[in-house]
Amino acid sequence: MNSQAINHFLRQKNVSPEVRSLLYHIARSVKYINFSLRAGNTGISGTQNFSGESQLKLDVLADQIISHELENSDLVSILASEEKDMLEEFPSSRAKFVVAYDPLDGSSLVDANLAIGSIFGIWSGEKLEGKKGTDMEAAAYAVYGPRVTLTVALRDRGVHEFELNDVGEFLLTRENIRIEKKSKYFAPGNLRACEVLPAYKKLVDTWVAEKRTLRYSGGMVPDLHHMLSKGQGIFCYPGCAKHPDGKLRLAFECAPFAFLFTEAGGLALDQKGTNILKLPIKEPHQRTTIFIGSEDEVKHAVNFLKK
Ligand code: AHM
Ligand code: MG
Repeated sequence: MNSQAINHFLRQKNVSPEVRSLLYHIARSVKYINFSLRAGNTGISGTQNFSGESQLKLDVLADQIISHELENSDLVSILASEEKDMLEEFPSSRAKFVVAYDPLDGSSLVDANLAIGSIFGIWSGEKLEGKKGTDMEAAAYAVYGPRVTLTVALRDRGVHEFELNDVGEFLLTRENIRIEKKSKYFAPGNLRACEVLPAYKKLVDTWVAEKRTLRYSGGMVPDLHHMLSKGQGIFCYPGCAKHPDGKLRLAFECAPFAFLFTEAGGLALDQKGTNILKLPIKEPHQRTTIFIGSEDEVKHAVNFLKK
């Protein structure tokens, strides 16, 4: 196995020094968040985030770690966090990038000791509003599981996975990850939507009847990482009565993953069939439905729900 360190690998891929530096600071945040998780600080903070969800101490801490690291990079003009209602602005930064991040996705799984993650999207510019996934320079996510991995998608330079070793380095474990057009795995999020969307129930029933394999943990990051690891899969999060646009956020979750999967040869559509990469961000906490993964499965699922 090639065991190149992340910085060396990115230099060889001719990634710009600014994007390299941002990814270096992201990798450092992931290390610190991992240390905090292992310290077992899993209690409730007593505060709520913008969406009214109660925050864990770890949600708050992970947000602070990332915000602090990215401010110190001196490369970010706007930071948008799923845990904050307001954008953070750094007008004096020497280069202008916008980073949107979900510091600890799936934090309701922390007490059950299931895998969770952090998600990052990187754009050049000084405004988040109007940006689309298609304009991204890079996207990344970390999985905090039995092992800690950081997967990075670089515009036109592929998707690559790195693993944290015992001395705190991220070493290359998978280069040029690809996702096939067809899949035997399915991850059907928000089954509550079956109530208003009987076609969703029929779709899931079809997958069961076809003896496909269910892989769903309730954490978007490990669920999507499973698909990239196996090179196939489909994850769905349609709208329901409570959340007609689904629950997942465009800027913090869906656009970064749409960029990652598209770079790997996959596809991400919303329930209407619009490519997630083409949806403009109108406000940071905007939600979108999502069908993401193997291209043929994603197209089939969205067309099936239109019937
Ligand atoms: P969070 O950002 O508040 O942690 O919520 C996102 C998570 C995803 O990881 C997961 O796919 C989804 O919520 C599951 O939601 P639910 O079980 O409420 O349908
Ligand atoms: Mg989240």
